[in-house]
Amino acid sequence: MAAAPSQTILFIILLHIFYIFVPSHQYHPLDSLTPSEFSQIRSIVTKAYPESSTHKLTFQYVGLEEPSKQTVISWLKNETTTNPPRQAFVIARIDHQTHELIVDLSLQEIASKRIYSGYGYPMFTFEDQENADKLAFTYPPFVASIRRRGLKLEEVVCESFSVGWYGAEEEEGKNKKRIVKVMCYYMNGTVNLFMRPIEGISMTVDLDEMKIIGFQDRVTVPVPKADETEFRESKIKPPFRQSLKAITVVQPDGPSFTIDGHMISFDVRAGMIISLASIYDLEKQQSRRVLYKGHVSEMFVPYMDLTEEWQRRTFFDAGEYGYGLCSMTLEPLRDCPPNAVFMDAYFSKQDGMPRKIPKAFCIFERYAGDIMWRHTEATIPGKTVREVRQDVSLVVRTVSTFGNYDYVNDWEFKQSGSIKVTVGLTGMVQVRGTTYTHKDHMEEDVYGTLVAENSIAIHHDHFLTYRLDLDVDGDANSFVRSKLRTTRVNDRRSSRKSYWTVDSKTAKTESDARIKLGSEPAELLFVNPNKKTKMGNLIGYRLIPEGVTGALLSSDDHPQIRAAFTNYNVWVTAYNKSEKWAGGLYADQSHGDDTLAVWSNRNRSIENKDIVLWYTLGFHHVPYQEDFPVMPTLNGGFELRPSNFFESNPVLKVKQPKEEYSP
Ligand SMILES: *[C@@H]1O[C@H](CO)[C@@H](O)[C@H](O)[C@H]1NC(C)=O
Ligand SMILES: *[C@@H]1O[C@H](CO)[C@@H](O)[C@H](O)[C@H]1NC(C)=O
Ligand SMILES: *[C@@H]1O[C@H](CO)[C@@H](O)[C@H](O)[C@H]1NC(C)=O
Ligand SMILES: *[C@@H]1O[C@H](CO)[C@@H](O)[C@H](O)[C@H]1NC(C)=O
Ligand SMILES: [Cu+2]
Repeated sequence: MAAAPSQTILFIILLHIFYIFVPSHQYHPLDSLTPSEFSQIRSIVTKAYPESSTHKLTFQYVGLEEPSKQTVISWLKNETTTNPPRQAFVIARIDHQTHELIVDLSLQEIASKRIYSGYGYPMFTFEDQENADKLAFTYPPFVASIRRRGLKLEEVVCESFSVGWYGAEEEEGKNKKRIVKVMCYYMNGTVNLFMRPIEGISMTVDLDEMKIIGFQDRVTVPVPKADETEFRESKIKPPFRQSLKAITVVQPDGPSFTIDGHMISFDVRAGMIISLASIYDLEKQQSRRVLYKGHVSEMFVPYMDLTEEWQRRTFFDAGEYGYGLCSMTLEPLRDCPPNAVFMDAYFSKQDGMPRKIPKAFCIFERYAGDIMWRHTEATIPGKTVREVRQDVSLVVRTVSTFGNYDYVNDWEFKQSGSIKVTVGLTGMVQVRGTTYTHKDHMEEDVYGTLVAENSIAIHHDHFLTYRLDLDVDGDANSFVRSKLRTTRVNDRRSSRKSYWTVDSKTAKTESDARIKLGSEPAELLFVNPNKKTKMGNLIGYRLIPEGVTGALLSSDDHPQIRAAFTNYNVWVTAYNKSEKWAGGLYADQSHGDDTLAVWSNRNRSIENKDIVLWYTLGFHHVPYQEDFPVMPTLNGGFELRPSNFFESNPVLKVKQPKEEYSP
C-alpha cells in the first residue's frame, strides 16, 4: 500500500496481504499464503502422507516460510529479478507425532521434513477444540452430573483449556499426551456464558485420540444467576442512558491513502504482521526503512487462583490458541470508523483447506481532534502569530477474541514517523462460581473480586510480547541504553547543587540488553552506527514504553519458567529467522527450553549487527465491579519514535488538508 497521496503523508507502509488476482510470478515475497496456495499445500502433503483408518493427518499450522532477509532486500532493490521460491512451513500431526514440513510451492514438492520429538505441542486447531467440547454431551458421567445439578443439557456450552506444565514428576512414564481440560458454562437466559461457570466439573480430553480420558465432579457450587449478565442492546432492560447526537468522521474527498493490493500480512499464529514499514523522507527524497517486521510473538495470561479447576489456567494465547486463529470479523461503523477500508484474511483448517475471516482487518485515517504541533508566538509586541497542524494518522486494526477476552490491536503510523502500537482489552473477565454473595461473608483468600452474587472475577496478568525487527535505515543496528543520572555539583561557584546527565552505553552482547523497566529513567535507542545526521548524531529510533508492568510470579514457578520471556520488559537479540515465538515454537505444554530467555543466554554479539527488539507490555488485572458483565476497554501500548533520524522536524512542511471542512 502506498500511503502517499501527496508528499506530506510520509509513511509508505508496504503491508502485504493475500491478493487473489495476483498472478503467481507477481507475488510479493512476504505476501500471506493465498487460498489457492493453501489448497496446493494440502494436496502436496496429503499425497506424501495418505490418510487412512490408521494414518490420521491434521494440519496444526500452515504459514509462509519467508525467504531470507537478504533475498527480500535484493528483490526490493530490483523487482524485475525473478521471485524467490515460494515456500510454506507446515506443522502436522501424523500418527501422534509432530511433523515439520517445508513445502515448496514453486517445485510443488516437500523440500524438507523432520519429526519433532522435543517438549510441547503445536497450536490447537478450531476442530481440536470444537470436537473436544462436543465429547462431553455424549459422556454419561457428565450428563449425569448436569442432571444432578438440575441443569438442562441443551443450555450447556463447553470450552477447551490448555493444561500447561507443572514439573518433571508429571512426565513419569513419559506418558506424554496432547491433552486439554474441558470445562463448561450454562446459558439458560443469557449469551454471556462466561459469567455462568459450572464449577467443579472437568474432563481431560486426549486430542489425538479425541477421547475423554479423565473426568472429575468434585464440588457443587451455585451457577451464578443470568440476571444482569446480558450485553446485547436488544435484550438489556431499560432505563438506558440518553443517546448521544450523531457523530461521525467525514473525508469528503475520500481517504488519502491508496491500496494497491499488498498490505498487511496475516498469520494464523501471529495475527497481523506489519512488514517493511518505511518512511518517505522529504529532504532526502527517498523512503527509508524502519521496521522490517513487527508482530505479537506471544501472549501470557496466568490466573492467580489455586482452586483445582483453576490452577492450570496459565495461557499462552498466541502459541496455544493462535492470535490469528482468534481474529474476528470487524463490525463496520462500530469496530472501525465510517472511513475505514476492510480486508479479509485466510488460514488453513485442520484438513488443510483454506478458511476465510471476512473483514479481519480495517485500515483508516484517524483524526481524533488532536494537535500534531502548534505554537502561538505572543511575545512580539503588537503581533500574534499562531500555527497549528492537525494530527491525522493511519491505523491498521484487528480484534482477536480468545473465548472470553477481546483484544483490540492497533498499529498507528503517524506523519511524524512515530509508530504507535496499542492493545485494548475488553470482553469478559473470567469468573469462578462461588457460594458467596457478599464480601463480608468471605473468610479465606478467594483469589479475586466479588463482582456479582456468586461470581468472583479472578486476579490475572496479560503480558504481550512483541517481536520488533527494526532495521533503522539499514539492517546493521546497535542498541544504546541511556541512563539519566543525578549528578551532584560540588563547585562552590555554581548556584546549583545538582543536575542530571545522560549516560549512554552501547550494548555489546545480549546480556547487556535485558532490561526491567520502571526503576530508573532510561532512553532506549536503536541506532544505525554507520549513519549520522549532518550534526553528527547517530540515526536512530527509540522505544517509548507507555506504562510498564513486570512479572510477579517467582522464577521457579513452572508457568514463569515457560514464560521466562516476561522476566524482562526489553530484550535485544541477534537476528535469527527461526527465533520468532518468544515462548517457543511448541508452546502448548512447553517446558521453557525454547524461549527468548534461552536464546538470549547465548549472549551473542549485538553491536552493529542485524538485531531484533522484543518488548513486553503487561497488565496486572485486579478486576473491579465495572468489569462486569462486560469490561470497558483498558488500553496499553508503546511508541517507536524517530530520534535523530531526520535532520529536523519532519512534519514542519505538512500542509493543512486541502480545504478545512466544516459542516
Ligand atoms: C535487475 O535484474 C535484472 C534481471 O536479473 C537485470 O537484467 C537488471 O539489470 C537488474 N537491474 C538493476 C538496476 O540492477
Ligand atoms: C432457566 O431459565 C428458566 C426461565 O428463565 C428459569 O425458570 C430457571 O430457573 C432457569 N434454570 C436455572 C438452573 O438457572
Ligand atoms: C537460530 O535459532 C535456532 C533456534 O533457537 C537455533 O537452533 C539455531 O542454531 C540458530 N542459528 C544461529 C545461526 O544462531
Ligand atoms: C556476555 O559476554 C560478554 C562479553 O564476552 C561478557 O562480558 C559477559 O559477562 C557475558 N555475560 C553473560 C551473562 O555470560
Ligand atoms: Cu484481564
